[in-house]
Amino acid sequence: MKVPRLLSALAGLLIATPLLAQDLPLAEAEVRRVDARNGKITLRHGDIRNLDMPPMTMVFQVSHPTLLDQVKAGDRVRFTADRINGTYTVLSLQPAEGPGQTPGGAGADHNSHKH
Ligand SMILES: [Cu+2]
Repeated sequence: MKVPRLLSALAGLLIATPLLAQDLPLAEAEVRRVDARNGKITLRHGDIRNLDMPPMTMVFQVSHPTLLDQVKAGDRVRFTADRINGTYTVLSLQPAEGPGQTPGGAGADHNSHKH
């Protein structure tokens, strides 16, 4: 009984291991154009180490249209990309704050409230 249970536990671990975006190095870019209708984004990107690609401006497909909801032209972003079926595809995308990454959001302006 012990061995099959161990095997199925191992199989579960393997299945649960994320395969894609998490393993890729983050690249930096500035958004030049968002084409939500076609699921494409134009990025002026820095080095993409996993693709051995130097900095350039180019169009990427996005793996999921909702990735485009959070960015607009002019934004600085961090992203992961890979070549999928011959097409350069953005797999994850997040807005990049300026250097220092100050956390903003709820309560951020609390300190400016003075009596
Ligand atoms: Cu490129």
